[in-house]
Amino acid sequence: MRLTVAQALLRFLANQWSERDGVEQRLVAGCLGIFGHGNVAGIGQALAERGAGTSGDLPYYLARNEQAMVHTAVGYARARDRLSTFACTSSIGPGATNMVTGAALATINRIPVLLLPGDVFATRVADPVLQQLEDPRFPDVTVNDALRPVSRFFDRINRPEQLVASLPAAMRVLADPAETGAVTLALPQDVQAEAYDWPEELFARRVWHVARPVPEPAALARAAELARSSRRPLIVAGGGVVYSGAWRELAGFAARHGVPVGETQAGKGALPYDHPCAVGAVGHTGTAAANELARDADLVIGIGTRYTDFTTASRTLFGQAAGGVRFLNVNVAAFDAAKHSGEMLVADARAALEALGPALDGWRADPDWTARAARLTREWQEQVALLTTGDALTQPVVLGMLNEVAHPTDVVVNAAGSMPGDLHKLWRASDPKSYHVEYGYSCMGYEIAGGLGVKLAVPEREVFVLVGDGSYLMMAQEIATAVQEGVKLVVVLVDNRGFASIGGLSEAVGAGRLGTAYRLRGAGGELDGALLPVDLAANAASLGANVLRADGPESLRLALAEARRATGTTVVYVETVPGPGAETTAWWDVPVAEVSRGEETRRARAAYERARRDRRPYL
Ligand SMILES: Cc1ncc(C[n+]2csc(CCOP(=O)(O)OP(=O)(O)O)c2C)c(N)n1
Ligand SMILES: [Mg+2]
Repeated sequence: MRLTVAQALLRFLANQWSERDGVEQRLVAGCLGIFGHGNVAGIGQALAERGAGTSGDLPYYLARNEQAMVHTAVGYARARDRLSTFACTSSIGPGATNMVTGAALATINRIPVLLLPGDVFATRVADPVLQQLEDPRFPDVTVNDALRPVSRFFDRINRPEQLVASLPAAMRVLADPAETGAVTLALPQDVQAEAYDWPEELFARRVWHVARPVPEPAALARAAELARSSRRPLIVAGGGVVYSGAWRELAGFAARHGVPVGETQAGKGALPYDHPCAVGAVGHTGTAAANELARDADLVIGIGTRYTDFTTASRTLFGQAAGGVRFLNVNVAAFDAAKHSGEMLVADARAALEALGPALDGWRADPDWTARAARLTREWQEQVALLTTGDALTQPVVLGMLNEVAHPTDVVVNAAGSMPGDLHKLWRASDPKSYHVEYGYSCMGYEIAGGLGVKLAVPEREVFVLVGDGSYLMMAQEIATAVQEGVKLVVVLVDNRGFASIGGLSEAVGAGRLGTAYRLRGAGGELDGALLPVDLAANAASLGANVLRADGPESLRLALAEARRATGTTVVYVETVPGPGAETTAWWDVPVAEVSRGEETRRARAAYERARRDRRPYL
């Protein structure tokens, strides 16, 4: 079959499917793209020729920024439990390097995305082509090589026939939960348009069966023996529980064995907040309840977690009680299962919980431990109720109000700033797919673009995108894409005139909040003048959104309800006031200057050195 490389590539992608638990779906649901000379004649022509409308098998979506389109693909894939994603096509040069941040985010969060950056001429006859990086030492290096370290699979298709080997290899990584992330096929602009006689079999329907690896019997026996020796176990539920769809098994396991369950950012919602064993967020942004238990636990059962520094409080959280702590790690990726010298149970989360049940028949945590967890959580929930209600529009009150207005299956999306911490602690999630906070890369700018992907994946759910003013100013343009697609988002734009999060951190480390408030340059030459006269609500309206401004608790409640009912993308603009927040009960390692002229910094350094003493090697 004679087709160009781009035509063959798209024809192949349209025939790739994933399957898990008997359910099949398209592995690549569509193609997001921005065209330039590096892809318009290749992928662009191929998309146009095959028909790229939403009624076809590979619909095309015009996005506004290449980084954002990777975020959209990630949002989609995460909402689809990594079983389906988008391809992203870019031109060469800046279009391609714009995708580097999105690729890193995808790979760090283990979310599949297929990147198709254009690349310079394979023949090199026209060198240097517009936007080409010329390296006098390595003529084969292009800017796309910047995608290598942030991709789980990278290939450059310099000859058409390479596709035949490369495509299945790329799909395997995309569909493998342990290996997945950004998968990149760099496509030189001349090769994209080149024709070749392809074997018909390349275009046969192929189903990638996504396995649920079961634990090896010997590993299961070791895990059961370790658990049986524990009286004070704590489960740390990560994103792996959600992607595996293991929430019912987790709820049953926890209840049967009396094991409290703390959640990471990606794992939040794995248990409904009112489950008797749920102790909420764990780690630096964790609840007082979960963190007290984490300190005293004699066994941490990590399920589908990478144990980031937020979860371990920079390795100061677990194992503070006499006798120390052991780890039992359930993970599809051996890399994560091996962390903290843990007993490794390399398996799918659901399969592992199903196997552990019978192996632990009759075993229960110390009843006092289970009862203590329930009591601490009740006390914590009282704090949450206090913080999230009131007459002043503090951030916790705004979140509390949204939590009330949102239905249990609505999705809340967020990524960076001070909201992830507040949401982790205060949000009451009662559905496993309702909490979508990107906190692997915590990338400002993910929110709206990622939220668009979530809505494309689960159009039946309302999607609330929470975005700070800093993140909004970094990347708001995908509102226009949502408007273009008639895809409804509710964007709650929380304006506190700058970086509340980094402002607080800056003060804590003695950096005097430098560069964290949005102010004009003042008379003395510092950034301490009047508030910056930007009108973000007007900006949102200019992008085509309906805008509702809320200026008090009652008007916010009405605006949120109206936005939820609306049919088009709606931005609720709210200015927050400083106020009490949830207490921080676990450390986070951000180094403080060892020498300084400032008394504040010297005090901060002394506190830092004290906190550091709690660090455990977990070996
Ligand atoms: C792309 C990117 N740049 C920088 C940072 C570091 N950073 C984390 S939060 C933050 C400020 C976010 O401001 P805003 O969205 O207004 O949220 P707020 O802190 O005010 O809640 C910055 C600069 C980041 N996470 N991502
Ligand atoms: Mg802000």
